[in-house]
Amino acid sequence: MLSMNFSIILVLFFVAINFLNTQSFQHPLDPLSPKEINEIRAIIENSHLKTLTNLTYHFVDVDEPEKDDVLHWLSSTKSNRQPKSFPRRAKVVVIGGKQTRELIVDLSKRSIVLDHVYKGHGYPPLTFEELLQASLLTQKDPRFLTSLSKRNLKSSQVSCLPLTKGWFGEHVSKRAVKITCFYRNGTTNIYGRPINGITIIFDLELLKVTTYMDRYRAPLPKAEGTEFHSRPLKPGPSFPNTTNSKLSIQGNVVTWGDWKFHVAFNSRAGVIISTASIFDSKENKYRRVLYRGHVSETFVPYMDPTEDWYYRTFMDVGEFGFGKAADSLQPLVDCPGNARFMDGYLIDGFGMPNLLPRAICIFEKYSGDVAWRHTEIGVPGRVIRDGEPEVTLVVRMIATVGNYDYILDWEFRQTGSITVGVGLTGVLEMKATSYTSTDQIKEEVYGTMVAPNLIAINHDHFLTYYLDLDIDGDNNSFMKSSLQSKRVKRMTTPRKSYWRVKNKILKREAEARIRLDSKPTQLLVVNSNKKTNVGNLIGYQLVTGQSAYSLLANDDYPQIRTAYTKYQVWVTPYDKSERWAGGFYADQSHGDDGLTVWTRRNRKIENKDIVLWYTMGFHHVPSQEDFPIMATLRSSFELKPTNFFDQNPITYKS
Ligand SMILES: *[C@@H]1O[C@H](CO)[C@@H](O)[C@H](O)[C@H]1NC(C)=O
Ligand SMILES: *[C@@H]1O[C@H](CO)[C@@H](O)[C@H](O)[C@H]1NC(C)=O
Ligand SMILES: *[C@@H]1O[C@H](CO)[C@@H](O)[C@H](O)[C@H]1NC(C)=O
Ligand SMILES: *[C@@H]1O[C@H](CO)[C@@H](O)[C@H](O)[C@H]1NC(C)=O
Ligand SMILES: [Cu+2]
Repeated sequence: MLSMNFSIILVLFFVAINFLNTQSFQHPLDPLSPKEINEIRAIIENSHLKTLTNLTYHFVDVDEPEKDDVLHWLSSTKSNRQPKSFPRRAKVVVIGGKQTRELIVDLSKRSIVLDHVYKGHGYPPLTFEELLQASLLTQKDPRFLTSLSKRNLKSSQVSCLPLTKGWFGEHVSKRAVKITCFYRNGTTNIYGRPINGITIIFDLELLKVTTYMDRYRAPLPKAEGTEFHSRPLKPGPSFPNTTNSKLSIQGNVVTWGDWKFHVAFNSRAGVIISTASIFDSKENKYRRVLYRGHVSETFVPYMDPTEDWYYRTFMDVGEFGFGKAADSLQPLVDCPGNARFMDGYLIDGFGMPNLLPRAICIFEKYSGDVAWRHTEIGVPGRVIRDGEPEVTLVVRMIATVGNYDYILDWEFRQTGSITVGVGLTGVLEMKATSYTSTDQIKEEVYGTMVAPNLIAINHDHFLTYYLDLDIDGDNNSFMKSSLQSKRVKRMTTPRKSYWRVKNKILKREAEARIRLDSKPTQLLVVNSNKKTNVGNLIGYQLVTGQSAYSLLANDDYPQIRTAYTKYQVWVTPYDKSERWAGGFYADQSHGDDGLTVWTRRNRKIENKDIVLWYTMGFHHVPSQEDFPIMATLRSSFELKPTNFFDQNPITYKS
């Protein structure tokens, strides 16, 4: 009797353990947990790599699982069975013994299953620790201290910022950054007081300044009026608020109304939306829309070709990381009162997990807009007036990359649309000048005078999104619908013209590389094997917002590295290794990896699992309102169901 009880307890005990194991993550695409991050570090430190000196961690993430496996896992968990465990693997990039190594760490086998030394061009993302070292050690360099005393500046009032140096045709390069310094003199808006004329290169392998040139002295701009303070009456308390009545968050899986999707936080891309499906109450099932969506790369070239500025051609996502730059969100400023927050974990240069509280916020939003409405007076004896307010669900993250703040939104609508929004704010990059008025300037200054002695430099922001749409399944095609003016011929009515739609399914990568122009065109991802109840192709449309392409010359080095920015739209067949538009090793890259290179094969994209790449662009001509702090500049694009539903899905429920 006693022994039987004991064995029952044992069985229960094992069930509990198993349950805990499978429950330690809910979804194959969940970010690495702190426990997993610690395990990864322990596995590496106990491996053959332990002899390497000064091992630093530059990239640690879930190794992209096979899509089929993820989809199988999802469908098997739907049938109310206990979630099956999913093999967890991590992709890790370390530098040790002067070599960059790509590792695949298998967490269940507790071993390194792949170790490959990377010998190509470009370097992995920089770590926060090495950037801090570069800044602090430069400020102690005797040559720098001499430059400061020549300018009568106190070293205690100096801030130095390491910037990536780009690639300008060098055959031999080293991991290094360029350092630019500012004289705070008691102010907080450091970018408003740049110390011009000094070139400093800091070598990240030797950990010292290897090039130092004090070329000229320019006056420091005045410090008045550069501070930024929020006004005492914060907008927080009067935020329009909804009750999140349709929102449920379990682990990283979000359900809101008919939408269901997974939200992850990643050091490189920041927020990642995966396996987004929408429930179709007519078909009584979830239908797939977006397998994965995130920012893939950014390109921010400054338009000043002089010595102090020419190299400022940043690829923030690949060189550093939007996730690494993510800021803890401020309740009632960054997100409204009803927001729910999700924490994130960042992995530092030592491979340690660091908690980032409130990395992502999720909230229902009512901004006073109308989802649909109508008044009908055509029915005799009645006035029928009806409508619904537009309530949406926003997933938000904010990356503060040095001077700039990027607000990244994914906004889900009840109608099936997803609006992807970007807001730019923060402080401009500026240079000091002796001029105090635009009227005095007779030379090219490459920007706008925003305050006396301060010129904000012209620049672009290109954000390229990875959009793996799976419209009702894997087999999709990319369709271009052109609107064409037609002359009326052989008709008895007096009309002379009209427009018609010409649809074209694009067959290969080269055709699907599109530079948007003023010609009216609709771009759609369609399911080539499914039609609506009345026979239209099932699809989602990319509704492009304000968009821009790079104006740099094709043979300019920064443009060679980011050649994809010449076109806003690209389509590729899905390949899980192709995620970073500017190449994985973006720091000092030569442009030999990324979208432009992959698509040279001109692969077939018809009736295949395809990925859409869209670049949102801003040509930023600074204005005085951008100083001392920029009023948020916004842009967005929309993924809009187009003959995806048999009718407006909001009306299904009535
Ligand atoms: C490795 O780290 C040690 C201790 O931090 C340091 O003294 C040494 O210079 C480093 N070596 C290299 C090659 O960076
Ligand atoms: C620093 O601030 C002080 C006090 O406001 C001012 O007198 C001085 O000129 C400033 N120095 C520079 C270099 O701007
Ligand atoms: C907004 O909602 C949150 C959570 O439901 C609540 O704490 C807060 O007081 C609300 N704010 C307003 C202005 O209604
Ligand atoms: C998807 O396309 C492949 C060929 O590209 C074909 O073999 C497969 O049957 C298609 N699947 C569906 C569901 O149409
Ligand atoms: Cu800008």
